[in-house]
Amino acid sequence: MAINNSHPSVKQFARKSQLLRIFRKLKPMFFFLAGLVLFPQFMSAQWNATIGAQSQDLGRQGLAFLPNEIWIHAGDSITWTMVPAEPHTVTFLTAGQVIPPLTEGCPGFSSGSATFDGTTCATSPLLFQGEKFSVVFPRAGNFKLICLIHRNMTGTVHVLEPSESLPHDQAFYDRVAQEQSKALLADEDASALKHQHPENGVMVGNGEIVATGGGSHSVSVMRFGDPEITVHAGDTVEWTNEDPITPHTVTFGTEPQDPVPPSSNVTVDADGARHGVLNSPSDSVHSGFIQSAPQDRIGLEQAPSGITRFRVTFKKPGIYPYICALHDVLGMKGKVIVLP
Ligand SMILES: [Cu+2]
Repeated sequence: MAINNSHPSVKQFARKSQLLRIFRKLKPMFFFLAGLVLFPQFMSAQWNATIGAQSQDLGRQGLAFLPNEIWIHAGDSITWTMVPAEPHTVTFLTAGQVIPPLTEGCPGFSSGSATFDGTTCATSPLLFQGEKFSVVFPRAGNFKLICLIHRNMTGTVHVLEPSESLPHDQAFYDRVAQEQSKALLADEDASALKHQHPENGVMVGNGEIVATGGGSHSVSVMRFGDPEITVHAGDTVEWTNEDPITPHTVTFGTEPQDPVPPSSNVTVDADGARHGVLNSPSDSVHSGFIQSAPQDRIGLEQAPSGITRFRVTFKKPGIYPYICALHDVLGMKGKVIVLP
């Protein structure tokens, strides 16, 4: 007898066996999902955080991991996304490790992503605006996060066992990041901005360190206080860096390959300030890094006083443009107009 496909019981049977086949195919997926509902600790989550904040004119930079404290489970990962034009690194060193110079990495660099369990250091290379870096944390522990180029830019990642409950969700961290970013950019240190500078004195940026439960971050104003100053031939202008962390330079003419040391035509005054002389607007002179001393710690040798001042004597009239070799891309530029 030929099978009559239009017979209702045959149709039902065909449909049933089709459903059975689909169920068999999906069975592993079904048990996996049921497992996740019953044992959520086996699901590794992916968290998001940001790096840095900046004003629209780029002049005010929040040097910060936002948020700078996150609680996650072992096996979870965090992806940091770069917001500002000022570069940063995402760096996890081992306990007590000496902070290496950026050129060496920690040593070496991971590109794109890394795994960190506290036993071997992990660092991104310099990250630029829009770039991302992810770190997987396979083991429980409390880990400090730093940036290799900005002092006091730290955070903490608390990695808990999967059986522990987490205090916050992603929405909480998004809110904290937004609030901290706003607070950093709104913060005005009125006294530093308004206090009297000596005649022919120019402030070379200022800033503040802000501490939180998870670490510290800072805001730096990457601007010359008076970007245009008028003096007379023979006068000396004095630049002072009033930022607690960020180094700056005062650079006339050709930018040197290495911005750290002063150019060879710079001398040191009796009070420790660096001093250059310019005879014409086409001459070059470079302050090198002028920067406050790092914060001292009991039990370690004291750091030498910072070299925060640079003076230039202008011999001839003319217009002398200058830049901060580190932050000219953020708009940190100035001009000295020398009248006869
Ligand atoms: Cu600068």
